[in-house]
Amino acid sequence: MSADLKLSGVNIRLANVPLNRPVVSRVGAFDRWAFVCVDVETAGGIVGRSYIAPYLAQHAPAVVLCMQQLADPLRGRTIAPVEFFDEGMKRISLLGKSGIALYALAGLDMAFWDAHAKAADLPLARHLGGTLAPVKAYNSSGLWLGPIDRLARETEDLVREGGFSAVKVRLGRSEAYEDRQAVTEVISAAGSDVAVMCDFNQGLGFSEARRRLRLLDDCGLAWFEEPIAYHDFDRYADLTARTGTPIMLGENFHGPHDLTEALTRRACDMVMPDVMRIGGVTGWIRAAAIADAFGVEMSSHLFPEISAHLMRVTPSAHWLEWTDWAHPILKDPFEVRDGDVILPDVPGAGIDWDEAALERYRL
Ligand code: SMN
Ligand code: MG
Repeated sequence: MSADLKLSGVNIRLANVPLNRPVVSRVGAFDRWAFVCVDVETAGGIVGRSYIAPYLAQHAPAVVLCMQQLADPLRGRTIAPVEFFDEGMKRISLLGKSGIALYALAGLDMAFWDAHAKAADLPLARHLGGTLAPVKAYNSSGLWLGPIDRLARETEDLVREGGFSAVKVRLGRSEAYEDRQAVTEVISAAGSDVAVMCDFNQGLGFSEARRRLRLLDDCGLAWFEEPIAYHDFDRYADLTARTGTPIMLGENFHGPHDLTEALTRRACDMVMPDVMRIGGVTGWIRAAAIADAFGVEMSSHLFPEISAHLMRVTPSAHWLEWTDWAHPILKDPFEVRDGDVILPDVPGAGIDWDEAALERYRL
């Protein structure tokens, strides 16, 4: 590694990008998705890139401020992602090692790893010791809480788009029978070769969750995701013990400790960390080791590009969540073939901006 990897600057830009299929879920309705796009610049000219997405556009400026403050003392130092991460965690402890501060640290961490892999002239997955083999993915870009009579058609479209062998339907409608109807529509349209996941986005109270999961338990769903409030691990343990369908948690783990806590308390059968909330590449690698030690399958949440690299070095890798939300601002969106995400054979994570689009959607 001969390039001069001294951090010389951090350039952060915001973009608010229209979604192909607007999100309508119990976590909110969005017709655009806000991205914080990070370029870390180095003395030798290598630029590390990443993006994070704090859901609400109005929260993005707070993340940016935090990111700038985290990066400032690192200027002039040679990029060392793990060391920078551990120092960053100490520096955010007064703010709290979760939420905005953690997202900011994760965004920097991913960009640092991208620069580090580029300096080694290797794709990120290979730099981390893995290969560029295809990554099994489910199409999560649709099946929101819209009219039930449109779900069958949309399921067929989502499967056809990339030859996917799995899709995810959003649940948590007002009445239990509507969720059952939605699931039946999607499963019969998907056919027997396609797995169907479901996601309640924390939309149910505990007693309703008990009732509804019982009603849906024989449907053959691949998992029940976040039926109740994400932090209620005791009640999750109860649901996990009662249901045959696996309970899935993870997108709301803030750092590997939350994952450890959930698994220690048997709150779920499977995990799906979000690379922003788990602490970037460094947080992910640590979480993956813990999931493996517990013998639990690990999927990903959003951020399909960098997550695809990470799945190649995740011992219990299960399903990558695929969305096309960043495509409008990416120069080279990743390809999906027969339901697998294909990692590009280029140095780093393969994230580069379509500069004109970044300008067009600038926030
Ligand atoms: C989700 C992600 C982003 C917006 C709405 C819902 C969902 C998922 O929880 O797992 O994809
Ligand atoms: Mg979810």
